[in-house]
Amino acid sequence: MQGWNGYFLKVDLTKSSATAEPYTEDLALNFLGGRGFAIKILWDTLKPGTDSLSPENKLIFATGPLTGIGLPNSGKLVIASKSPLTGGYGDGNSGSWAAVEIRKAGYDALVIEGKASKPVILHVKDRTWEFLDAVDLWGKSSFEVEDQLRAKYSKLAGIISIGPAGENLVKFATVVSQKGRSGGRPGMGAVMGSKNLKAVVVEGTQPIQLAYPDEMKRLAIDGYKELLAKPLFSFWKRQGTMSTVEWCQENSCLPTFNYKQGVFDKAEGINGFTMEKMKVSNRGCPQCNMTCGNVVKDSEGKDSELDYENVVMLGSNIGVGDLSQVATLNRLADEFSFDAISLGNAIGFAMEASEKGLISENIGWGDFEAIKALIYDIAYRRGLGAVLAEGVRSAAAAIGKGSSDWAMHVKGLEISAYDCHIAPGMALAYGTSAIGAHHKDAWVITWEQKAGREKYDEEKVDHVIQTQLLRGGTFEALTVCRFPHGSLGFELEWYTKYLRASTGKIFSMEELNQIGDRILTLIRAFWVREYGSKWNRDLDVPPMRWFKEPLTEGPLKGAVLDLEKYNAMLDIYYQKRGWSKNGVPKRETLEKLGLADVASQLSSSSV
Ligand code: PTT
Ligand code: SF4
Repeated sequence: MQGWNGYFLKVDLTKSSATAEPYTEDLALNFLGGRGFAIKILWDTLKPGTDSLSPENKLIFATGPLTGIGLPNSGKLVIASKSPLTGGYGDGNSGSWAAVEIRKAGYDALVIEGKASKPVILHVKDRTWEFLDAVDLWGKSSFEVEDQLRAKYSKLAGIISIGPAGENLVKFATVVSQKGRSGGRPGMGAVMGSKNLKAVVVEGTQPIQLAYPDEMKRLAIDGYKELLAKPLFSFWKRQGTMSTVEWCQENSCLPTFNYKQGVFDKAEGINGFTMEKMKVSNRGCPQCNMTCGNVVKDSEGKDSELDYENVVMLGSNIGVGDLSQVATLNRLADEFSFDAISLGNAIGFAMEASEKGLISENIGWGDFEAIKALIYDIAYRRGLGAVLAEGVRSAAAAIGKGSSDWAMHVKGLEISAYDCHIAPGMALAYGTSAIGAHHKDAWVITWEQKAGREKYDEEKVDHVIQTQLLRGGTFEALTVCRFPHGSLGFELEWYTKYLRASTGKIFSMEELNQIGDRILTLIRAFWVREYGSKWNRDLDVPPMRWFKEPLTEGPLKGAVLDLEKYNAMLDIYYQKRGWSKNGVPKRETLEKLGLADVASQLSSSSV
């Protein structure tokens, strides 16, 4: 095989052993890589009903045929597992030198199972591996771990670690790389912690075998040049994703006060222009010339890397309007290895519960000191922190009194930073996302603004599906960053050319779409298999707040989603995906996608 290394490194932490195992070309051609490899491995090898935090669960670091090759934005890594937060498929996409080094070490994925008897570091160097004692690192932040390991290993070593949130099995703990790339929102850091795995260090020295290396070199250089010439390039370098704060405020979809409102009176204090005044540098993933991580000095004079999502969830959603304070909360999230989205969502939930008198703790909107204290309590699972550490779905179940209406999640994953009181397309994207409420698979809200926010129609369903297949399927499988295409308009033809130069094979966009469909359908089957008799279509419906409580502020005051119309869109969505009225892939759909074996494993009662 060219383009793929053809090997996974399978690691058993219980036995302190590892094996380089070849996989078939068939797997590569049908699932491509990244998310495709991850779901296929989980489907085939994870016993249904496995406890996400048990040694039997698998933690997968997966790359694709375009990862690490030196073409634009190719330093990306899919981190996947059965999620402890949702109980379904979970993954995240993080920029890391580990993505590049895994490939150079001769693998396409690391598949880690078992549990070490005490904290360890897994160090992989080409075809050698060792398990190093990490007892002294246990309890340390992801930044301290990165510093210590960076000093020990080569400058470009791939280092992934967890902080105390991962160690203490906070259900929305992530894994962190390069002090600011944080991935695996649905608790991939907790899975790593459950295995007593504090860090993974990967070093590779082998060239990746490509079908047409000279052509790839030329295409890569041309690609970087093309990106530089894109009209939006310089503004992107200035603000990255932060320009979205202003856009969302203008369009009434900026999550504010636990998604009660879509506008924030202090939005200017946390927007991209304010950030520009504080910015000290750009940071980013490997092999990228459009680095979008905005580094600012926080309220304590320390570096913090800001993106749209973390700023909003730790800003307007919890009433903080001072960006240097938001930056401090964000740095804490990175150090502890929390997902900043779920963290902000959980804090917003606690603030609302406090406001309504449902909990004894007093934590007011925007109370910076109280928020900081709560973050420590969540990381160390103390008091209210222990309840929130389980995620808002579980916190609402514990608190009761109607709080599930405003526990802002889908399938247990906290909603990311778009208010959908009047965005049925975006609401559908959240409802049907592969991992729970995340925008990564279908960020359709800017398109929806142009198409007509209030409409519930087939065009929206089509757009959600097309976006999911491209972003959630193709980009997650290739595995490269989707921002060049999504944010600067880097044409899709580049990727088919890169694939040919890498693998020697010609993939049309239609074929890539079909692979995307196969991956997303298998992910859906995984959810249904794991949920068993608890599976039902209501799991694809966003929280009731958006349907029952109209906005009371801003230009779209009075806006609210219509449940009947949302369900009608969901019906069309299922029908177009070839899924039953209960959201389960039909046998003929599975067969068409080459997944006939999957059909027999799905419980017929769920269909
Ligand atoms: C992603 C999610 C996002 S999505 C953001 S900001 W975004 C938040 N960032 C966090 C952070 O930072 N620290 C922290 N402790 N928690 C955070 N949680 C949030 O995590 C990220 C970029 C971004 S920035 C986005 S949209 C794009 N996402 C991609 C994707 O999903 N796939 C893909 N092929 N390319 C992508 N490119 C972009 O990557 P998760 P990163 Mg993150 C400080 O990982 O789990 O997917 O959650 O990975 O390396 O930081 O890159 O406005
Ligand atoms: Fe990473 Fe941003 Fe570059 Fe994408 S554009 S590869 S997220 S730094």
